Amino acid sequence: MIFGRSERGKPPVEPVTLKILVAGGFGVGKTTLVAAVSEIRPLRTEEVLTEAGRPVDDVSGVEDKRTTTVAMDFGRITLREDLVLYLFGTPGQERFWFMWDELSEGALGAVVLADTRRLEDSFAAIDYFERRDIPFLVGVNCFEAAARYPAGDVRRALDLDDGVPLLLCDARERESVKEVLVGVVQHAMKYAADRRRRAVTT
Ligand SMILES: Nc1nc2c(ncn2[C@@H]2O[C@H](COP(=O)(O)OP(=O)(O)OP(=O)(O)O)[C@@H](O)[C@H]2O)c(=O)[nH]1
Ligand SMILES: [Mg+2]
Repeated sequence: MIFGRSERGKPPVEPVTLKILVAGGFGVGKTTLVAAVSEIRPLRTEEVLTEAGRPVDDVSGVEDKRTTTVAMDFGRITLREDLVLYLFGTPGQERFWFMWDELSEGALGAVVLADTRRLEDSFAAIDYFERRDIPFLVGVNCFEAAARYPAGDVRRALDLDDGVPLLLCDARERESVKEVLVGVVQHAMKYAADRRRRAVTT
């Protein structure tokens, strides 16, 4: 391969790496989102949903769902040559929530995915990040079977603070997911800058 002068002379860029969590209720599309954008084969920890688990594992709306995350999803995406995100998908089922504290260690921010058919399933994730002062945005995963609501209505139903961004997305679409990830990085950067400013003035 022949390199032009500029490529040859360029020092290699050491990218900044950031950790982003992908959270939300059971079956909202967290594993799907990580797989849609990851440039490495995503690490998954899926276990088959069994008949015995039916009463606990409410698959209404995602009846085709056969597996669930029991520990975490992991993926990586290069947003820019100098910015790499490590994505950690959390397990959605309540019985695996003890994993969240470990997964959120050192996270810059989080995406809370929500399904408008089961918004209440994402309340716990929102509470979790609010309580720990971890910046997050809400991504409404638009399943075809779900009714579309104006963003304002979803915000009110989730009782979101004005500063929390809400985006509509499709967890299966790379470009859509990238927008969400750019959104969470921008929001988390702004949040950190505001926090520093508040610390200086108080
Ligand atoms: N139609 C549609 N189906 C989706 C979308 N996102 C995910 N799915 C499907 O919904 C189901 C749930 O997706 P997962 O990605 O496993 O959900 P999860 O949030 O990781 O689930 P848990 O780890 O069990 O909490 C799967 O059958 C996906 O194929 C979407 O945007 N549209
Ligand atoms: Mg999952």
